[in-house]
Amino acid sequence: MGKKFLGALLSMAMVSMLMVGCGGGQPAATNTNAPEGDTAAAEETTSAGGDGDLITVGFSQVGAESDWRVANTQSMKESLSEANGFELIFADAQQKQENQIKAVRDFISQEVDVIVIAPVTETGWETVLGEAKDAEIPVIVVDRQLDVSDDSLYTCWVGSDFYQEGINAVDWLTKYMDGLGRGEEDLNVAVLQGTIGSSAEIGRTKGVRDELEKHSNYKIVAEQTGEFTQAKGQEVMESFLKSGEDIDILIAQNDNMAFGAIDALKAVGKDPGEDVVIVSFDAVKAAFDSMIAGDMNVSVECNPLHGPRVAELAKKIMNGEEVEKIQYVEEGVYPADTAAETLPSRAY
Ligand code: GYE
Repeated sequence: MGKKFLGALLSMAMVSMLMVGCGGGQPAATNTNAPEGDTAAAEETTSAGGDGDLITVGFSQVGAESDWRVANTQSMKESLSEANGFELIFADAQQKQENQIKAVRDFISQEVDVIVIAPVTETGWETVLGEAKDAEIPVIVVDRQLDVSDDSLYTCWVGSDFYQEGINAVDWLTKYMDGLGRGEEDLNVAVLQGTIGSSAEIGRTKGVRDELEKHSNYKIVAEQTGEFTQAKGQEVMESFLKSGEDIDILIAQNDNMAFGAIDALKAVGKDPGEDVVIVSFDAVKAAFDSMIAGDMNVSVECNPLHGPRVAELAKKIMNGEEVEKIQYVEEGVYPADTAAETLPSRAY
């Protein structure tokens, strides 16, 4: 089968990267002092703090909107445990920045040692971060980035290069369509975006657009947010289908929205993975099941296992050590033909 043959070629398409930089908000070119990529190994290093006192961490999490987020929360809770020398105050913002701002103010009044924020959106942080700075509480930003004019408002950030993920997705897609012999066809693309204004959405949208622009036969015919949830992904895909637009390719900015869209396609008698090529992000375990079932064609990895890195950063900061300002994590691209082989080794 063409698909299988192509799969063999594309198993070469594993893209991995590890970049570590300093300052600024953009991907940095330098690669010094890379953080431990092996999360299990990093976990080992998070032993209890020197004088036996626990480090109090207030963590404002986005919510529980996706499998990725659930895995991220679990990783953070496991690493910021008492056994590892932490007392964790966890606050779920239910995807609302106003809840995060309130949580950060609570952390400040509780005089925590370190504040950790996984921001819902990039903007609107100046005031509350200024309050944390005045209180001399270091802030670690995790996952999505912040867009602030003054970088000194937070100590460091660790997460993914979402723009690169968008590029990687389209790079895989165009090679895949070439392999199907459809690379020169006029191809209609629908995009399910994540939460508008989140860096995961901003980066993936721009990466996908920039890379698609290099191929004039690919046209984005529909683009709307599905808020990173399965239910909204399904609802928006239903509306795309109702509009009567012929869709060849769906790019869903996370797996959960792709799952919803796959259900919507099946409900109208379409065969996802064949009639509509499904490109997704995150590479959670359920995406591998979907790929094995032949519904999803590829998932671009976004690693949620930030707990060990954040624990290590918090300890270094508390010890007065310098830390890298910006740290990107290592990620791959997982096409359907490698899914069965890869699934047993997936950690989330
Ligand atoms: O892709 C999505 C989650 O910010 C990287 O948020 C994260 C994204 C992830 O809801 O599943």
